[in-house]
Amino acid sequence: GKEALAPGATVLRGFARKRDIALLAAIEDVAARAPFRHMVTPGGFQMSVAMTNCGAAGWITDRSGYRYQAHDPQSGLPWPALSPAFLSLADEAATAAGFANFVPDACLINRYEPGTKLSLHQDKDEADYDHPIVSVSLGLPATFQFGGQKRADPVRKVALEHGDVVVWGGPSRLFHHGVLTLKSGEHPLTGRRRFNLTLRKAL
Ligand code: MD5
Ligand code: FE
Repeated sequence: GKEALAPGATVLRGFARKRDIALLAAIEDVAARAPFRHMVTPGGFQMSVAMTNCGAAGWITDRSGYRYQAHDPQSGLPWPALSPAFLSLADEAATAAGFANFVPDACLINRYEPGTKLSLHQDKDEADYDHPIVSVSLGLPATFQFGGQKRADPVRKVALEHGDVVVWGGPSRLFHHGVLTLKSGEHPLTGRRRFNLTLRKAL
């Protein structure tokens, strides 16, 4: 099923489901070389969501700010290469949503556990907002929140489940969004965790 969420935003229900095992194995490969960690915001708060990256550029935050960086600050090594499984999924999902030839160079991997959340924010650290963002949900379900261009715009909620893919392009590319506190639960493939892949063209 394909649903329009907002102008430029499309949910592809279950789009990644048949590749779930391969995607989770690729996440494990990345985490073996670039472990999940709780980064610190410029304001000095540790994020509840654990993160790692693969691709030419990885998203990081520390006391100096938010940015993309070619090296993992924890090891000094380049981030692991973007998995071909992530690249083909991103291109197929973007194409299905009407964005041809999407070639991401950054994949942020978010790991949520019950009690963790991602506060309302915009994704503004990329060079060119004309490229869409593809997000892939795996494991425990979450309630996703998205508003509008302005922080004060009304917010809508959408349930995202294992295998759901959302393509955020056009006007929705810059909408405020967040993830509500994850409820406890157990997923047969991920246990007490939700993973989200955020595929972006950052550079
Ligand atoms: C997540 N991650 O579920 C989300 C998926 C992040 C983040 O928000 O920054 O790591 S990406 C959701 C997204 C991206 C761009 C625009 C919009 C949503 N939107 O217009 O709502 O871990
Ligand atoms: Fe975001």
